[in-house]
Amino acid sequence: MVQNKLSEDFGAYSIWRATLVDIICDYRSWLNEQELNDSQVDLRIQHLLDRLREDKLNVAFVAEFSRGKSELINAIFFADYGQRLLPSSAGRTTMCPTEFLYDPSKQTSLQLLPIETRVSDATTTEYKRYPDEWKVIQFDVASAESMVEAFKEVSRIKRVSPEEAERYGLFDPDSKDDAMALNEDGTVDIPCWRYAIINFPHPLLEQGLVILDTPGLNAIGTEPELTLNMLPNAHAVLFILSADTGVTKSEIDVWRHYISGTRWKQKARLAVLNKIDGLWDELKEDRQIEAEICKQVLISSELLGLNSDQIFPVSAQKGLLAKVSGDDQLLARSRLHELELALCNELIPSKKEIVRDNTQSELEDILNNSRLILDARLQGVIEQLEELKGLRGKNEDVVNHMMNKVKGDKVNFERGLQRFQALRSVFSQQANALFTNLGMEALRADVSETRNAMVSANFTKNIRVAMDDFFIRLKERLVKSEEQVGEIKTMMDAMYQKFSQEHGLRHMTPPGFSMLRYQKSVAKLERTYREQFNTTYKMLTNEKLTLTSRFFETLASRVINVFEVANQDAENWLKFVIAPMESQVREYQLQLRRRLESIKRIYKATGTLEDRIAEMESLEENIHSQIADLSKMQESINQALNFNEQEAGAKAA
Ligand SMILES: Nc1nc2c(ncn2[C@@H]2O[C@H](COP(=O)(O)OP(=O)(O)OP(=O)(O)O)[C@@H](O)[C@H]2O)c(=O)[nH]1
Ligand SMILES: [Mg+2]
Repeated sequence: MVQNKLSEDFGAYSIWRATLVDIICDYRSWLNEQELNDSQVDLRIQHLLDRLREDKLNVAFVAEFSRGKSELINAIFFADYGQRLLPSSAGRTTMCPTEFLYDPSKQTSLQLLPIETRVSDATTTEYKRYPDEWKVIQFDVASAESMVEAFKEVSRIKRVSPEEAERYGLFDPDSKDDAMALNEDGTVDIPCWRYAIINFPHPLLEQGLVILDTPGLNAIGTEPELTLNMLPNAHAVLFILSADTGVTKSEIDVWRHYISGTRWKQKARLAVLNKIDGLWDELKEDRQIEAEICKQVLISSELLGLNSDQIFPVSAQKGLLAKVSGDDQLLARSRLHELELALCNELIPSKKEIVRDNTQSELEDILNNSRLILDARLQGVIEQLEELKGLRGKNEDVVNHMMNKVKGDKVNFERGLQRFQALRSVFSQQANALFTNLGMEALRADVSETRNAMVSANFTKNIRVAMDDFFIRLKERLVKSEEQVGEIKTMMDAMYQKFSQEHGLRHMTPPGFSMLRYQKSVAKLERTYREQFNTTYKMLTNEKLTLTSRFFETLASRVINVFEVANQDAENWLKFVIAPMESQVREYQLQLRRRLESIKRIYKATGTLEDRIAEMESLEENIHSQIADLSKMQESINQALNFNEQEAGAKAA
């Protein structure tokens, strides 16, 4: 069964991650044993492990209301509970975005963020940091009834005055549609909750799956976080249409703007044509029904700009019923399997690719660092051995001469060391200059300046100017940072060159660091801002001001995210650039001291020369076997990274 395929694929993916974690842990303990680890490397490894361990996979369901999102979630993921777990009914049902996940460190519960929080500027993501703001409802996972009862909460609504609804940005007195929504007593129905998180142990959720159910499309306009953050970051988005309504204009807009990602290619965006059971007709032959479904698929695919095989016709309702009642024939007719298969095939491989690429490049860096240290050690030992062998049969004078030579090297190197210290201080000045542009403090100042400008703006035009300025400044910051990075790199290049010429340290060219990634992210946000601004905020009414400022806050928090990543990367890069030199200098210092010591000893008692040579030879052998170990380690890491369950299965077969 396909349900099993999803859990199988997931299982294989989880095993893959776990194997990687094991291998990385082995590598780490090896580093510790060989005294090759230091706090920086260890931190990087820890970071990598944390990311691998808590890796999440997000699947979002988006559609106009009543297209069957919740029903489809019930059918694909929760049929094993033997009933309809999420409320699904005619009209608007799911009233707030609802996230399903499993975090074992938190209790099994339903957490609800009150709608009143919409008066503040904070986004729901920020609220996640404050558990006190959420109402918690407990339920019993052993009882489907208890879950069904608790989950009803996501469709809870309440009646408030239009003024109150307006304050939450949920009612616009100038809108005809909103006026129609008034109750007879002049009140408006609004959702009780702004966001819901359902945390419970379910086999797929336990493995890191996160499911996002959304309310009808109007939520897309009112929670900018959905469009700016959750949908672009989801690993798969299922967009649901309904065979009984056809594709509406607003559906085409949402698909184009928020989901298909015409500008930047998105993987795993699936369109679903639900409710095909409405076309089943006892008086028609199967062939005719099939033709009818094909026709609908074709029309929808043309409207959305897709190939017809990219639209999956299903019946969520019959699929759920078939699974619950064990009716295989009905299940086949619901065509749920085809959709589930497509989801499996798109979702996990594309996620695995991202994780693999990230892990691979990080690990390669760390492995190279180990190799560099080992090479330097080996080089040192070889030189010392030569020196010692040269002393065989020499008299006191020669030994004396040797000692003077090493002492000379040492003095020379100490001068180099001073230069290195001077370099360190210039380096930190330059790093500071970099963070004046790129740093969070400066960015936060920009954000608050823009916020103030927006608050005092009366016209759409002024808001636009404030936002445009904001983006101009962001882009400037990135350009200046790029220049600063260039300067640092030039300085370090020269330093590596000098040290390799004068002290025989290994010459390496520090890697570059480009701002392109962040520039692209900012450009993408700017595009989204322009599109949304042009469609939603053409006319600025007072009521829309709250919405605009919420929109800005979400945008700002996304920009802050981009910069946080840029800062983290910049810090890592700086470490990466200076660390090899630091460790080489340290290593070189150590070797000089050793050389001096061994010559001193020989000076005192020439008899120890052969012992010293033997000692050094075994040290050399040791380093050779460490290097061999490292290569093996690298090989098994690569193997684990590129392990592919299906290919392996196919080969075995
Ligand atoms: N005939 C038929 N009805 C369906 C199917 N899937 C869902 N429905 C019905 O459509 C209605 C809406 O389903 P929901 O699952 O609540 O839809 P939704 O997209 O979650 O809607 P909101 O939560 O309001 O955004 C319910 O009455 C379902 O029983 C289907 O495959 N066939
Ligand atoms: Mg729903």
